[in-house]
Order: sequence, then C-alpha cells, then structure tokens
Amino acid sequence: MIGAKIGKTASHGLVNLRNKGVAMAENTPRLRIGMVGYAFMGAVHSHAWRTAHRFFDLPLTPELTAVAGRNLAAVTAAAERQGWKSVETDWRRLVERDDIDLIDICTPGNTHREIAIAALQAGKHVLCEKPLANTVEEAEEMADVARAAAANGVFAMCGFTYRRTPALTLAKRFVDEGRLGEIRHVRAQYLQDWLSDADAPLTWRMDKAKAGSGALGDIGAHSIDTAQWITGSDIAGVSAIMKTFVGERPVGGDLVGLGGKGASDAEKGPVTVDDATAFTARFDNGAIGVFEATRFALGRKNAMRIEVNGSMGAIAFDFEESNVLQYFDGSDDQAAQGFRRIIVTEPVHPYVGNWWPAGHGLGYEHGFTHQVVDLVNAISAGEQPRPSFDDALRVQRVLAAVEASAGDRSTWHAIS
Ligand code: SOE
Repeated sequence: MIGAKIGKTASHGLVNLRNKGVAMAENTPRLRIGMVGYAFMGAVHSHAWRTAHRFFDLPLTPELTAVAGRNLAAVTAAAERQGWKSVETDWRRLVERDDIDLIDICTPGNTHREIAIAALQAGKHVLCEKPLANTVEEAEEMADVARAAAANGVFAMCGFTYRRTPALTLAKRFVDEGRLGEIRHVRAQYLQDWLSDADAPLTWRMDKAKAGSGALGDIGAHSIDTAQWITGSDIAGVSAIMKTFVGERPVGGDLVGLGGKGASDAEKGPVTVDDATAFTARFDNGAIGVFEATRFALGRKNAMRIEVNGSMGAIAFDFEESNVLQYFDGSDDQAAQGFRRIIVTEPVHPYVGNWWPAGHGLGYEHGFTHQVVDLVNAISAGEQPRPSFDDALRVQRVLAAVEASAGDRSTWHAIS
C-alpha cells in the first residue's frame, strides 16, 4: 500500500522523503501518546500524531498508545477509526500508565486544569487544547505547575494551532523581519455561522460550566493569541460587548458540538454563553485593535481573519483562503503599489517544503500536524515549546477582561 503511494508520487520527488520517514520511524525512539477525548479535536489530533513523522524528520516517533473516553463502546470505535492501540475509560489511568510519555487533552475546558496538573505532576508532557482553562485562576495554577515541571524537563504546550498555518507563520516572520515597521492597527475577526439557525441543537459548547464562554473562548481566543504572537505585544486593556441572540435551543447535540439540525418541537435548554463578542483593545506597543468573534455571521464558515497595518507595510489573512497571505509593502514604487497575494505553497515557506509541490495547498489539519512537529522537536531538544501555558495564560487574562468589560456598562454612552 505504501509502495503504491510512493510510486504514484514519484514525479513530485516525494520518494526519498517518504522512504526516509519510514526508515526513521523504525530507528528513532518513541514518544508514547495518551489522548483524552476523541471527538472533533481528538480526530484532528490523532491525524496529526499519525502523520507528522511521515512527512517530517522527527527525533522521536509518536506512537498512538492509548485514548481515553467515558463510553467504552464509543471510545473503542474511535480508537479503531483513529489508529489508537488501546483504550481507557478513565483519563486517570492514562496518567498512571508508565508506557505513556505525553498526555494530549482534547476535552472541554472545565476538565483541562485537573488533567493537565495530574499529568505534569506524574512527569508526563502535556499538550492541552485551547482555551487553556475556563478561568484565570485555573490557568494561573496550570501555568505555575507547568513552570515547575519545565525545570525538570517536562513540558506543557497549549494548542493555538493557527500559529502553524504557513501563511500566518509567514506573516509573523515578516513582522519579525521589520517589514511592517511600527505596528499601529490589528483588525481580527473570527466568523462562523453554525449557530445562526435557532434550531441548531444545544451542546457543551453553549454551556458556560463546560466551555467557559462561547464564541469568545472557542474562537476569539485564537484571534487574541494570533494577534499577540504576530505583533509580539500583549493586549493591555479592552472594551467589550457580548451578545446571546438565541437564549434556548433544542437539547440533544452531539459530542463534536458544531452545528447540525435540532427538532424545533424538542425539549429546550438554556444557552449560557455568548453567541457573539466584539471588543476594542490597546496593545502594549501602542497599537490599537478591533476584534470580533461570532457564530452568527451567516455565510462565513471559518473566516479566521487578521489584518495588521504598520508604518511600512501590512499583512492580511483569511482562513477561508488559508494558503494565501496578502502583503502590502509601503516601499514599493507608488504607481505599482497594492496588496500582493502570496500563495504560501513554495518550498521556502514555513513547513511547506515537506508537503506537496508548489501550488497544491494545505488545509486545516496541517496546522495540527505542524504543532506535533514543533512540540516533538522542542521536547527532544529539552526546550520549552510555544505557546507555553504562560502564553496561554496571557490569552486567558484577555478573555476575562473582555467578559468583565462587557458586564460593566459604566463607560457605555447611550444615545438618547
Ligand atoms: C480548535 O482549535 C478550534 O478552536 C475549535 O474548538 C473551534 O470550534 C473551531 O471552529 C476552530 O478550532
């Protein structure tokens, strides 16, 4: 089967890479993974753990050792589909097992603190989905434990995967190279529409006790992390509004929790999170920001967008065109100035050289595969992987400030 695939791709020069990958997998030490949760995030993380060493030379080969979930039949089916060797019905067993080196947390936010701390204290590396936690207090505790663990060579990382979308990694490179000059504006939107149907069913993503917040934490957190990371500057203050458009929904959503159709005559339960959040921000470096996160932007499916304008240049990105980075160079001849549409699929672009020939494009799952690559390399080198829990704590503080601001109308000026 592998042979057939190698033959087919020979004209693109992937033969050597694949052969090397197979040889490396046999000779390198293993990094044995225990994953908690197996729905949307579990599926894409599994894909990344399975795939990374086949396209990148890794110093440790990930092994999909065990996956945990409470329902034995469901977790067994997921393990078979996603390629895991064994299952547990209690995540604590994963933490106890001495044949596991890293715990990958793909569960709702209300479980992150307990699992991550137990794993780090048991000497396991941790990859934790975002947002890091449901409250700043939980995130602080997690970051404290992660710092102590790092001193012993045990590392924790938070899954803000958009950092590993090649076009965004390239944008960060441009900012670091000084091409944008002094950063003045950040305009970040994360627009989805899977809740604009009032009959879309209630899931854990609409339950504050489980998810912490709604659009803000689930997708706005990505925008906040991306903005702070690209600009190299933290958000120092915010002014926010939050809105829940549909206050109750039919019960019975699935584990994935994204979309689907509910019955309008079904029993209903309350939505306890924001459907949409918007805020303005001031950055440490003097830039100002405008942010929007919504699941009600009808027509927008996964428009994770960011535009950054500096004194010398600008970048713009939209995940609905995820292989493209727009770049404006203020030093271009004025007559020929304009945003360039860079198709980020050249071998010189971040991560891309290990994939397909120029122009063939990467997708959502590749960010997760690159996350595994960077994490495995950092662990092997004994270096702190980024985003660290401290980086994620800085995002958590912004999430909390946005909620506090939205709840405080004292600076709101009503129009009479
Ligand atoms: C995971 O990184 C994630 O934020 C999901 O939790 C969102 O629901 C998805 O839409 C974007 O990716």
